[in-house]
Amino acid sequence: MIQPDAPTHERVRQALRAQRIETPSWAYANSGTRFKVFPQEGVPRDPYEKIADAAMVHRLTGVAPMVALHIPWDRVDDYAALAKHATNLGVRLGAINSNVFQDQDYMLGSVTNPDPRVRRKATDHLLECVEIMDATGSRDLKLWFSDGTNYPGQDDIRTRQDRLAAALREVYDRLGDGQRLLLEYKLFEPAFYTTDVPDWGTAYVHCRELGPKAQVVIDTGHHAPGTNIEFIVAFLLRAGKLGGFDFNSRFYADDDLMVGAADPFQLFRIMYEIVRGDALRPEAGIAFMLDQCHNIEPKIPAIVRSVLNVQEATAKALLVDADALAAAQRAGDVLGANAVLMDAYATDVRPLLREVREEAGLDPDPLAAYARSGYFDKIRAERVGGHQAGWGA
Ligand code: RM4
Ligand code: MN
Repeated sequence: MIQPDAPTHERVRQALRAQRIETPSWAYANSGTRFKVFPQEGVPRDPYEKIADAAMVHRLTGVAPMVALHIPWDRVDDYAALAKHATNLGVRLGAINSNVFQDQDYMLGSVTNPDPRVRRKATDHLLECVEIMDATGSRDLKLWFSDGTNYPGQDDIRTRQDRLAAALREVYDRLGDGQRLLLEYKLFEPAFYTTDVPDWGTAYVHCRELGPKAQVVIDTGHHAPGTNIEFIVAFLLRAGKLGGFDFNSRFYADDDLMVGAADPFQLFRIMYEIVRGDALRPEAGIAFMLDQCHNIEPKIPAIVRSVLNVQEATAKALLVDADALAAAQRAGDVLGANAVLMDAYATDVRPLLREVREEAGLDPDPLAAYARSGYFDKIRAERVGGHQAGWGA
């Protein structure tokens, strides 16, 4: 347990005040497993209502001013008007997520499909997403491909990489100044034999070939059990190729549970590498996004809880005594070095975070503030009739 001196205390508070976490529009909507979607009361019926919920999360936490969109789930006629709606509520539109995994045409893949017509359709959707970014002022296009095969011999592994590279190139070349392409990887699912972007190495090589605007995004749920994610963070940061995170927790596969719920120690180790790489500052260009589904728990409090979990892991990471750690590492003091890290992890940072919130004029306990706010009663009463939003919408 660490008792920080005054300068450390101030440095940590400043870093926590500057931290930014982006919440996903789809986490406010209904979701479920492949067995059942459980609708909840008060769920948004359109992107405007999702953004209103995201704005509520920002009002409570003070560190979640951006909301990511998913197209076509968040398709509207006028994206500039949607962006205006967001700024009116005190938030901004963040990453645009493409969706080339829910159309009948994509059964055998999207940009890697053997049929050139389907590849064209998928690439056109990605280009449409860049157009939306132009209207919303979003910086990041986030790409996840469900592409892959189920059976050996089903399609040519190498040719599919060529098709993927061609589509990525076309989209990359369409990016404007200040726009980025974030490429996400996932081990398996829905494909079970090969996946076309299965790991960070594949994503990294494609991004390196594309150029400086292409970066890898790490979804914490997209690895084999036991994968050392903080190693990937350190490696990609060193290579200048980490673009951001999709944070969530997993016990088994891509569970999309609240970040920090399954393994808060892993989240601390990840955030330590971020602090070590001086990548916490918003200017470092790392997008700290959530990618979660709240199937059985109330959504807004679950997202608030997730933001708090990221903040707690970050505060602990900021408390690591870098000088003491470096000295122990230089001296080959294995136990000493480990103890420096564990001391920071064992520190109860909740009082510090309450202080940071109070200084920012926020309620020190955002979940209690939400419960008292009456917001849920309001949306439950207002959002009656119409179609609740959900994935697959
Ligand atoms: C995918 C991937 C994407 C997200 C969708 C909802 O598994 O993680 O980032 O857009 O799920
Ligand atoms: Mn993701």
